[in-house]
Amino acid sequence: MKTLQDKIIALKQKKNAVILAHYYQHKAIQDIADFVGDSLELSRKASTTDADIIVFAGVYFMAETAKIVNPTKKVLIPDENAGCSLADGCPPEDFKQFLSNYPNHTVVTYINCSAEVKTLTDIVCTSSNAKKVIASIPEDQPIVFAPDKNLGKYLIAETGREMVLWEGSCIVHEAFSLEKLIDLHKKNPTAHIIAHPESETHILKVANYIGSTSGMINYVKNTDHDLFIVATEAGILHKMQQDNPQKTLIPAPAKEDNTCACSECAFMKLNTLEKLYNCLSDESPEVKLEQDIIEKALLPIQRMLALN
Ligand code: CIZ
Ligand code: SF4
Repeated sequence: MKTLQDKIIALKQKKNAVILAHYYQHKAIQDIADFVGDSLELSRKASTTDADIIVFAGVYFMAETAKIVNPTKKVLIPDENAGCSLADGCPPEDFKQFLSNYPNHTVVTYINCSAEVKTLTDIVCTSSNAKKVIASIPEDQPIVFAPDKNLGKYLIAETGREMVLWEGSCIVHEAFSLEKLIDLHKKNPTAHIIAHPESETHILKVANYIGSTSGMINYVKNTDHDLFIVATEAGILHKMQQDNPQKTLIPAPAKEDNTCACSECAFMKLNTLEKLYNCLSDESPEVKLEQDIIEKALLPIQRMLALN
């Protein structure tokens, strides 16, 4: 009998589709994907693919980004309710109003925002290139940074640039408990703590390494060390463990014990293999954007991609 995996692969070939998956997806989805990456890598892949259909196994703003960078493709998402607390916490109308208080500022937005918010942006960034993006803006030019205040505070400290911040945050990266993390480190005193800059300042202060999703993956691979406590979404451990079967990786503990006593993004986990099969079979849900939104949102993404 054909498994769901077999059926997805057959359908994918028949329809000339490509499956792009984020590191925070369920393992079964990562294993069947043509490419697994972080948001920057996935937007690059989406912009260059020659497939007719992109199945984007990630959250909605990421699938929208794929549509913006390659608008002639049909972009499907297994579950269209896969939101993001950062993107959803920055409604375009409110953001427009907020920006009216800061005329003449350069607007930098983290890629975790809606297509409409991207249309109000001068340059997009991801956590892997945020410092480079900020360095590209003249020293005397004031900056608004949105929507992640934690990443914003980290960037202010790192770059020494004052920035006006929008008060958004990621519910997953804000879920880590400093107390439990310190306890865990006492039990594993040789562990390197590594953290994503969406985490709160007090977590970043105790980290040995702070970096983007791909930055953390590379750090674990390239560091001559074998024990790590990982403060980011727990799905990333799948790839890290595959790359480093001999190393020990412990997910950083969350404040509230949830299903895995660590931090999982419930939005990302809405996508399942079954929904992936159905969306490819029905060619729905499809990400659709108006042409003028695509054109306006593309500019700040292109500015970012041109810098790398
Ligand atoms: O959505 C996120 O939390 C991240 C870190 C995405 C990415 O891949 O940069
Ligand atoms: Fe959004 Fe946080 Fe989930 Fe990333 S982990 S998609 S920032 S809610």
